[in-house]
Amino acid sequence: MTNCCKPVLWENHFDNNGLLEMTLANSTQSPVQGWQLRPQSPISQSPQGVLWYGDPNTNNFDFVPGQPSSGTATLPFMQIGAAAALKFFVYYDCEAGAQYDQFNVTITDAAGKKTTLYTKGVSPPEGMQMWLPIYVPLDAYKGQTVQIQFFFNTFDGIGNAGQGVFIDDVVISQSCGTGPPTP
Ligand SMILES: [Ca+2]
Ligand SMILES: [Ca+2]
Repeated sequence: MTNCCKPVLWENHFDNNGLLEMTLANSTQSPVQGWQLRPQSPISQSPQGVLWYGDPNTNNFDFVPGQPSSGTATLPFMQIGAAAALKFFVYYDCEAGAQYDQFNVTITDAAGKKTTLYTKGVSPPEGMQMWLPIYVPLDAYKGQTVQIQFFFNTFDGIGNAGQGVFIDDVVISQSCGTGPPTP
């Protein structure tokens, strides 16, 4: 493999290509309760598939009524060769704010250090039942091999009757116009 700069390091629109090496882990141990690929989603940014935290049988995330749940959706490792950014769209139908129905995005760097890139309830714009574009610069990780992870945690068993969290159009891009990356 050469170390050439690819404008798009990784992307998934969840419409036709499956998970593209993402791995999902849910506290329920169920493939249909928690993070999952939803190919025919009534809510999508790019029709019609999304990554979804929910349950198709109930259309909510109250998997065991009164009990909390959580899950991770983890991207494959990727090498960042130039100034890069993470972009995705998120749609919340859950409790607002940072404490309940927590959602965040983390990055683990080459040294194994995990850093939070984005947290629901902290980074504007913050709205419910609307698609929010999220943009996170990854310039600090140039030259590193990193892994990005989405995390959702209800925190408690209350207020979990919404449709859940939808993610679409995840793109990790980098600027290739400034010469080849430093070896
Ligand atoms: Ca889509
Ligand atoms: Ca809740």
